[in-house]
Formats: sequence, C-alpha cells, structure tokens
Amino acid sequence: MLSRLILIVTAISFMAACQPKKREIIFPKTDLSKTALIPKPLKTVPTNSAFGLSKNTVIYTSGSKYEQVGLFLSEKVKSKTDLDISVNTNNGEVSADRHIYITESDSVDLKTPESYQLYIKKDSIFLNAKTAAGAFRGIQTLRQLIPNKSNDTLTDHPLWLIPTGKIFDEPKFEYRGAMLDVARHFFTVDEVKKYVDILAYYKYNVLHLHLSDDQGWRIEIKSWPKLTQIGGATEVGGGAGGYYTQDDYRELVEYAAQRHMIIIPEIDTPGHTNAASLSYPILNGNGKTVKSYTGTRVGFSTFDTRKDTVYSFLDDVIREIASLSPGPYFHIGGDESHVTRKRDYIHFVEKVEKIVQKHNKQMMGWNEIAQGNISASTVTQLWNEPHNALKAAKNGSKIVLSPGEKTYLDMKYDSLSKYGLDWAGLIPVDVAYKWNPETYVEGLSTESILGIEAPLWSETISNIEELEYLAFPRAIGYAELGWSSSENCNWEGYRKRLAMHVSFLNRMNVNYYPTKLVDWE
Ligand code: TNX
Repeated sequence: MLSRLILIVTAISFMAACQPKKREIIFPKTDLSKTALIPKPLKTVPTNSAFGLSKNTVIYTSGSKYEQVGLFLSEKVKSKTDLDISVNTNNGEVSADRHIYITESDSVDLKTPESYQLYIKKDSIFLNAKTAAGAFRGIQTLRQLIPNKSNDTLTDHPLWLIPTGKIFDEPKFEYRGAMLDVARHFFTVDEVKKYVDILAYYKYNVLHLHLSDDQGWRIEIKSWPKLTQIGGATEVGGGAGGYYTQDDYRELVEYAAQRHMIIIPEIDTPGHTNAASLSYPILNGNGKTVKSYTGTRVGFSTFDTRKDTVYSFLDDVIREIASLSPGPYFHIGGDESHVTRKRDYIHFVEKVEKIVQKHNKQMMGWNEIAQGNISASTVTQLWNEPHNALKAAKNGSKIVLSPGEKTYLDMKYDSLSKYGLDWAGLIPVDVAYKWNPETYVEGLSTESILGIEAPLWSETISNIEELEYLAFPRAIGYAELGWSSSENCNWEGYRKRLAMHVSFLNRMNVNYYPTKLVDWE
C-alpha cells in the first residue's frame, strides 16, 4: 500500500519535474514524532509531509564556522546516500530546488550554546542555532532523520524522504562524556577517532582520556622523555604498549574539535603511578624498588608527596599537556591512593590544584579529591563515594556523575560476558538506562550536576572490537540520559528506538552487544 503510494507520488513528481514551472509534490503522510531519534529531542511537532532530499539539494550556511558544519553534513549525506550535495554553491549546473539553511540565530528560545531548532518544510530545511556547536548537534538529528533507502522507483531522481515538522531541542546537561582508559591497554589514534565518530553522532561533547596508570604512560612529555621510552612500553598482559606523540595528541584534539567535542586529559596521581616511577624512580613514594607492572591490581603505587621534584615534574607535565588541550579541564585522577597517607594525600591534592590553575585549567578529579580543601572551580567526578561528592557540592564544586554500578562500561552485561569486570555488579542494557541522574544522589541538587560520564576501563579489552562490544549499545543510552529531559527518558520507548539504530551501527562497522532486551530490526 505504502509502496504503491510512493510510486504514485514519485510518478507525479517525475512528471512535474518535466514542467518548467516549480513543481508541487504531494508526499505520503509522515510522523516526525514517531522517528527513532536518540537522544530524544525536547519537543517535536509533526506536520505530516516530507522534504525530498535529492541531488538537487543545496546547503547554505552563515559564517565560516557554520560552513564547516555544512560540509560535515554534506560528507555524511554522501556516505549514507551517495548524493553529492554542495555547500554554499550550486556548482553552476544543477538547478537547486530544495535548500538546507544552517543559520546563526540569536533567538531567545535558544537557551544554551548547544540548543537548536529544526524546521523541516516541504522544500526547505532551516536549522538555527546560537553557535556552531548547536548547529552541529542539530546536524546529528538531521542525519538520523534521513532514511536508509530512497524512494527510487524512478532512478534518475531518487528522493530520500525526511518527515516535516519542527524540533526544538537542548541538552539537559552541559557535560556529556565518555572516558577511555588507554593506559591498561593502548588504543591507536585511528581507534580513538572511530570511537569519537560514534559518540559525536549521539551528541556527546567530552572524551576523557585516561593517559597514565600503573601499567603504562601514554603521552609524550618532551621534558621527561623516559615516560614514554620506558613507561610507554608496557601494558596489561605483557603486550607492547604504545603512546601518543604530541602530534598524535594534537590530531585527536583537532578531530574531536571538528565534532565539537573536547578531550580531557587525565594523568592519574598520586596513586596509579607505577609506570611514571619506573621511568623516573625519584618520583616513587611507596618505599619499594619499582618494577614494571602488567597485572590488574590497584592501589599499590604512590608518588612521594613530600618531594619537591614530584611537584616540578607535575608542573612540566601539566604545562605541556595543558598547552595542547583547548578544553577547560585537566584531570589529576586522585583515585585509590591506598598507600598514600591521608594527610599526604590532602597535601598533594591541594598543591596540585594550584599547579593546574597556574596553567589556566580547572582541576578535575575522582571523588576522593573532595577529602582536601578544593576550590569551587574544581570538578569532582563521582564513581563510588556519594558523601565526597556531596561535600564538594556543598563547597560550590560541580559534579560529574559516573557511578560504577550504573555507568561503568567495563562492567559485564551478564555473567557470560566475554569481556569486562563485575566488582560494581553486572550492568545489562536496561539497568544502564533505567536511572535518573537528577535524583541518583540523595541531597545533590540538579544545579550542582555538570553532567554524566561513562568510563571504559581497559583491563580486559585490547582492541577496537572488544571496546565496541562493551561500549555499545550502553553508551547510546547514556547519551540519552545526558541530553534528553527526564520526562523524555523512558525505557520502553528507548528500546524500540534503539532497535532501529542497528543499520547505523552496521554501516559504521560497530561490534555492538546484541542484547535480547531489544528486538533488533
Ligand atoms: C576502579 S574507578 C578504578 C580503575 C579500575 C576500575 C575497574 C576508578 C576511579 N578507579 O583504576 O580500572 O575500577 O573497573
């Protein structure tokens, strides 16, 4: 029935196309509010017709930053439909009969830098945003609205029918992150880029890289070259390790920036520092001879928190990395320092905070840092101690929520999972989704929550297929919890929409875990 309708519509449009005057196209009834968008937009108003994306569509943008967004859309349209859509030119030959306008707007309805409005009409699409980041988020929505198949019964002018209507959208949280541990096992620049690509499609804006741990040091520091020469050469299980040169790291930062994402570098201290102390034994504070470590225990290493060299070392490391990182944050770790005395730990955190601030960054750290007297600009990342997050929030700090039992991508899905750990419990796809960040910590106000982040620790995974298996589809659910209003987060609705994302995951060659909780299309 529908295909017959489409055939008739196409025939009409084909006949109309032969006419010199502008053609009137009647499209099948659509419903924009029933599309499988993830994250679900704040508000959708369907108008039940369709915009026909075709080779004669042209994208027009305002300003140079918006042009980049337009070019990104054109590239993605090409890879999904094989259409060549030009940006800010109609190539002189085609008669552009449908337009996509990506425009800077100062409308008061756009409440955050990432808010956007999408007006889809029969012959034009208008995407309005305050910033290029907002336009970029809107582009992801548009990508998801382009059907996988064209209505191409008449092959010379196939149309990809996009439902018409209006979308008003904005993020719930300004910070929507994923963390990747490249220290336990190293992941290459190309592997990280692939992860960034998928995250960007779901409107993430932060990739936190865990760049050092007991088992490896992963970023070149010019003033302390042995960190990578020695500390970069190991990983869990005895593999070859690896590290990013500063140029590699710049490339990742740039790649993320093109997707309006920041990279947050983490150098884990004062514990989790065996690889650093192996490279420069003067840093070691646990009283033992440092040996290389490729196991998975935690909590046995520490810097010597009373030694000046440790702080001049950190000043160099933070200076070099901060100068490569345009984002506002520098993460100092701070977790599981079980062999650092409490007063030494506090002394350390307070001193390092000053160093981070000297290099014009806001400090970020795991929830243990709130034992110290930290400033209100420092961000505390909750993983296992709500009382420390509450203490930090009381002092004016913002909190990023990464509770182990809900957001740890390295927890197994079920007891049969091939990869992953289970210390925080098993996390099936529904458990990962069915919690409300705004009410998760009793007594923590929504205003104190900067956002959420899903960490992927890599003790049990060593390549991109294994990474993807643990990350997907759970990371897609966190994207919705971070972006969509609580009222719009609903497991039954989400699992139906998620089922429709299998074509994207397949097209991107993503090795997701095919949970039985979802009736995959
Ligand atoms: C705890 S969470 C850690 C990591 C481990 C992880 C494994 C946190 C701040 N520290 O060192 O890799 O558990 O799930």
